Amino acid sequence: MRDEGLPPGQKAIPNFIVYRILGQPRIDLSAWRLRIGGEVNTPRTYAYEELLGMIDTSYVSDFHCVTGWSVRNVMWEGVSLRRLVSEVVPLREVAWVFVRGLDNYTTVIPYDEFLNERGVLALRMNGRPLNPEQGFPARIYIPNLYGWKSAKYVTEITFTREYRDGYWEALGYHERGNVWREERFKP
Ligand SMILES: Nc1nc2c(c(=O)[nH]1)N[C@H]1C(S)=C(S)[C@@H](COP(=O)(O)O)O[C@H]1N2
Ligand SMILES: [Mo]
Repeated sequence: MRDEGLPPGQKAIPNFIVYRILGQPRIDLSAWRLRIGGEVNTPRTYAYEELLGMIDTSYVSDFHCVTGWSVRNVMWEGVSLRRLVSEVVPLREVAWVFVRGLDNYTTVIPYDEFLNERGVLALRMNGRPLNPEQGFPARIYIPNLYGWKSAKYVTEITFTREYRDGYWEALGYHERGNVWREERFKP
């Protein structure tokens, strides 16, 4: 049987399987900052409280791990990635976005996917602040990309011309990671 409406090769399960390949970082909220920079006009640094005041996005969408499980109908709330982009103004040559978590987990996102109108710096999931296991204080979520691009505990977003691998990309996972095109592994 096919799972109606899911990307090819995915099966729905009721709950997230939590992955913390580099462990659970200890978050000191008063010291935590999100730094957005790289090849941009105006690098910016945000504290958690500022981001809370910028929440502009709320919708329900499915989450897809490249290992084949999906969780349907997750509510995401946060700051739209387009808004963050408009504040820093990346240079016109930018093609990739490199993301790092406080745990030093990294991933790379195609700039065109980052600009998806539903891309969000998620601060809340299913009506509550992110829990510590699932990325508090902030994680990336882009509906068309596999879950490994959904970096948790995000602390750095860097716009670049040049591609470089993040954690899973270095192990053979795809540069782009679009779920509808089944971009699971590097060609
Ligand atoms: N910091 C960090 N972010 C991460 C991961 C991780 O190990 N560390 N795993 C990724 C993978 S492979 C998936 S499928 C999702 C899983 O999200 P969850 O832990 O909320 O279920 O987180 C992604 N973001
Ligand atoms: Mo995953």
